[in-house]
Amino acid sequence: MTVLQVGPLMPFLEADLRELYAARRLPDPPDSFLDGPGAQVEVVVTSGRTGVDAGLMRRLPALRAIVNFGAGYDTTDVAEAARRGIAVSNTPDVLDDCVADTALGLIIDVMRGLSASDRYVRRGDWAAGGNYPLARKVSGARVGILGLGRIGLAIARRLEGFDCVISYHNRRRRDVPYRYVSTPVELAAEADVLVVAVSGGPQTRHLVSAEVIAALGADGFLVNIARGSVVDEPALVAALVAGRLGGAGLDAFADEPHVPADLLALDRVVLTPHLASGTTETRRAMADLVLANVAQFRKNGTLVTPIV
Ligand code: 8YV
Repeated sequence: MTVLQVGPLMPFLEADLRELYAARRLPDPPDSFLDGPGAQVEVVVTSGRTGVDAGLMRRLPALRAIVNFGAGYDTTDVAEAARRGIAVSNTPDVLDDCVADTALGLIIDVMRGLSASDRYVRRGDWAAGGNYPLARKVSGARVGILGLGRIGLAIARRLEGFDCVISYHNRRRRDVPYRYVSTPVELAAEADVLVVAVSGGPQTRHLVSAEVIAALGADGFLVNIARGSVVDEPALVAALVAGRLGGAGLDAFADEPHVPADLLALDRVVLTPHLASGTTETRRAMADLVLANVAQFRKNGTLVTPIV
């Protein structure tokens, strides 16, 4: 079975794919490969960073499966894949803990000012200027979770330990002990912190609109561990710069790895480089699930974790 790697992957996954399947990486420029050995490619392994668009699918006529490293697959044209009968898998479940841990870390950091106060100490401002300004209390805070899928639920479970008042908005109501709120604006209006945990893609583009950001207000915080596309980033930046939003903890951006320059100078913003699933344990588990999908596809033409 011919396996092609599209875009960068974890070095240990690249090595395993090479060893097990003699997988090659799509070269840049790709044309001589696509016009030659590309015709044999049956399985592509890619990640949420690169994905497979309709143009690439057209040029891989034997392609039957796209195996995605990552829970999110918004960079792959899944509608086109379905039309062509190409199966797609992702890596759900195994990263929920780490992504939820990161969400909690960002909530605590942005509300309590941990990263900003670390800079305060390093600059020598503590000795020179006295105590750090007061922050906001996390325990007992009202948290709105936008998207109560597996990751949203893992975040909620952790917040229970902080006695937070949890509400959520989701495509469908769930049988959970948290309050369902029917629109993102209402959710934001009654939350101290809004946590974005929906999938990316056209359906959720700019779900966190200027109106939602305004509803959070100058005392509210936004945490995004999902996709940059979900947030109207120019509106977010404008609100943060003008002090119309209390703060933000951001692990996802509209044009990664580029971060809006206006955010760099703001102490009430915590910026992390899309690291939510980035631990040795979780990235290994994601890689193992990718390998299990490829192995099962070779055996019987089905995937372990097909997208629904
Ligand atoms: C990335 C993620 O996939 O799972 C996701 O959806 O965003 C991350 O785990 C990972 O960084 C590889 O692109």
